[in-house]
Amino acid sequence: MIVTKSKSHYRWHRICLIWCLVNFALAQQNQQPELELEQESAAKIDWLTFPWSHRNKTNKESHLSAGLQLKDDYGQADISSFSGFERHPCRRVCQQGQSQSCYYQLVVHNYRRLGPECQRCQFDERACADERCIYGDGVASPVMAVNRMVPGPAIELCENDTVVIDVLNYLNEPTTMHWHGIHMSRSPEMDGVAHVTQYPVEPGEVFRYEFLADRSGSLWYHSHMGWQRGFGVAGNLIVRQPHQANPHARLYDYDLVEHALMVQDIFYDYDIQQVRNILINGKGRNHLSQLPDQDARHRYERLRVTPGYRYRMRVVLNGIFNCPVEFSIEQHKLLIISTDGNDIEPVLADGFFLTSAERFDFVLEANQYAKNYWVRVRGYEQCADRKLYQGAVLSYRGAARSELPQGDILGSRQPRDQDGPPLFINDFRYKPLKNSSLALRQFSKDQDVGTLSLRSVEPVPWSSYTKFLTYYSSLSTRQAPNGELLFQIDEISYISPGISLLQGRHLYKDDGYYSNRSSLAAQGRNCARELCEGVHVMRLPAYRAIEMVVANHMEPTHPIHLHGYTFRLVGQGVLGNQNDLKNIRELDRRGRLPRLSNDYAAVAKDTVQVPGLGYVILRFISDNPGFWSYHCHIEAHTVQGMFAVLKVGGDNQIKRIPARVGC
Ligand SMILES: [Cu+2]
Repeated sequence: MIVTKSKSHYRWHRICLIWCLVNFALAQQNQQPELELEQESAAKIDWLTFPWSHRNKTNKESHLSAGLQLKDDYGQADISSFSGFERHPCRRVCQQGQSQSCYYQLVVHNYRRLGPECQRCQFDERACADERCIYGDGVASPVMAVNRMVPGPAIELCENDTVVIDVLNYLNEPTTMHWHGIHMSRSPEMDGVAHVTQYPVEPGEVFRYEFLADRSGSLWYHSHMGWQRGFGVAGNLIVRQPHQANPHARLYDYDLVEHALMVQDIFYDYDIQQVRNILINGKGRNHLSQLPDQDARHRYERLRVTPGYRYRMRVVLNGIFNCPVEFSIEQHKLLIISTDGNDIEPVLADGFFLTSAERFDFVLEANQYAKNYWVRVRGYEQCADRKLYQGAVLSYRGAARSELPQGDILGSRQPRDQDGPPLFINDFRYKPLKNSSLALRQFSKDQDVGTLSLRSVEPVPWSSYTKFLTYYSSLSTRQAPNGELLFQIDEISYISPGISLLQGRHLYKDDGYYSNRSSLAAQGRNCARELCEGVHVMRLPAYRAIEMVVANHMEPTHPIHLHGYTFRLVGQGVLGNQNDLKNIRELDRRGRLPRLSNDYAAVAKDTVQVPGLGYVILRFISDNPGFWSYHCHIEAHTVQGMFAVLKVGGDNQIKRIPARVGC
């Protein structure tokens, strides 16, 4: 199963790369005028003019049969045309029964913020797009871009579209791409985690991701290798529904890709020890400059709206450090309608918190005086230590297009109608109640703004009689003998295996290869006292009702992400001291960790905050056999071991993945 790279292997890749580039070049020649999403019917699009999208294409053979004339005399010049997907035919009004096949190319490459492309852009903001300049916050620094963009181009799909995405690795290191939120229920080998579901894509090679857009919502894609996500390899992945299937369709008038915001905390150069700024869609004020927020030399993202209309907006935090953020818009309430791509009963709030990888969608009603307002992002934890915050501009039609709002970005937090204390959703700052070591957050809407209080529009997919298999898991740190601080799940720091777990699973016996609580205990190891490292794989039965109690032995909040599933959050609270956490199984046995009742439509998420010195309780049906990563989404913690894999199902239940030939 382990592929050795012969000459023919490289030849195959060269042929594939040539084919991919020809395909893209032809597609560029056939670009069509930009679609008016609200007005243009998808049926009007002439599909034959788009060689990169074919209604019936689901495999390479049908893709190749699209009448392309291959040639072998093009070169680097074609790469210069890689760009966004504003004119992509799959960007359309979603219609019932009209799913399509959609082809994209993502070129991942080294690039530079404020690089040599930025000669005119430095002095004239309008020139930036033409020059393919990444201006960022105006501080020169190496980045890793996708199609010369940071963040990478947004991909817009409709639910049930078949997606083919060629990822071309032009970095000088291996890469993979993860499609965060897609369940990959038919294609576990497309989840994009190196040495778990695939082998890394080597420099100069192409990997073809093919999957079904098996759910709707605000999703995103990002590299799942090393620090590449922190260098910029990430973008929005928006999957929409037909109007009839969308429970919130009546709440807004527009759902525009330019209102999808990716917030990211960044470092400068290769100094991954220090968070240096927060950017919104790759732009923002320069904190080093000491210039006031309103100085015209800062470059802010602008969200344009027309008075009287309601806009769906989407926000994701591509978080690298322990840097939760608070999001709000000056003088506006936000009607929050979705989290992690899962619709919730709308909550009118003043803002929300995000930890890494979480998403919130909200409806903004443009009902204020037509001028410019600050979109405000305030950093906490490590970002607060550096007083980091960022702004974007909500710009009403009729307001001066190039002017900035009055006042500082963070100004007053007071809501415009002064009708009580501001309400912020998903607050990570859990505190135990006084006089109780077992203080738990209440989830009545009046008092609580935590995640648990949110309510899904869908009832839970199990009955009140369901018996759950409960697993206990812990998050902690340990000092390595060399002084390095390692992060752990179940007191084990993850070490990447020498094979890919999904592809190579028949090569070894699980018990000998996997490290987990029981296998290490069987070896006589005491991970509470000694450092345990290994290929941490927990085995779960397939097609069972699973419950995971995740206890956080640390003070910072950890955003835990589970691949392959959307789970329901049925419990969340703070215990407040280590001893309780050590005995969490016993506390649970004594009924001290309450769950929401089964008639409560618990919020569905794929990433959730585990409060500092607290816990969460997640539930899901394990109906997706495969190897699914389970990890903290703070990059520094993931890289240093807070990562594990759930092997769901037996080998005979997990899809067989034959070795692939070519790209
Ligand atoms: Cu963490």
